[in-house]
Amino acid sequence: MDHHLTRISKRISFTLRHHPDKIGINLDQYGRVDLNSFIRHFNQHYGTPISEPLIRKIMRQSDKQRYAIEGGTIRALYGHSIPVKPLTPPKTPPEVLYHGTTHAAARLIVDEGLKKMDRDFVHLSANRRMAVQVGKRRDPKPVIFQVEAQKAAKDGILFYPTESGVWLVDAMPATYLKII
Ligand code: HQG
Repeated sequence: MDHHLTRISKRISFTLRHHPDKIGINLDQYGRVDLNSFIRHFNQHYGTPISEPLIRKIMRQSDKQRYAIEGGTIRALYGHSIPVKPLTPPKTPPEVLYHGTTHAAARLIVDEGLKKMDRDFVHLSANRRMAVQVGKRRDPKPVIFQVEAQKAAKDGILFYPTESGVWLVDAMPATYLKII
């Protein structure tokens, strides 16, 4: 995806995950906002105008699905810091999931488990390749944790799927984690 579209995509994510107030919109409890209203406010705030076809082009060209357009609304699929409820109910996860992180964080995670830090949920990856990509944002040689997801689910931890290969959980105790 070219630099221009990447910049717009980051602004859309920033708005829908963290700061809808910055462009003067409110999200509903699931993080949704009317698509036309979103586009209107976004364009009033930022110089570069966007449109529904442009958003759909970004969605087609992205390495990851970051937002969804449904029934005339748009929402971020994951990554929120403002409180939102998952739109999809919890589901039994695959046998294992993954989490990529820095060496510094990993030293704490082996004792404390995964915490949501500044976001609403802990983010887990469906496969190792995705976890490596996530971890590489902050560490050139990230540490990869394998998560015993089904065991955790049997013990009562709720796993929320997204359409992005990202699974959301409230927290993940260290007992279900191992470095691979
Ligand atoms: C770490 C991006 C210390 C955790 C990505 C991570 C993802 C702890 C950092 C999505 C900890 C939080 C989310 C503990 C967890 N002590 N550090 N107990 N527990 N951490 O950005 O999972 O490209 O909030 O390991 O690709 O890195 O923007 O979470 O390093 O899918 O669409 O605290 O955001 O997606 O960092 O990334 P983040 P994340 P986009």
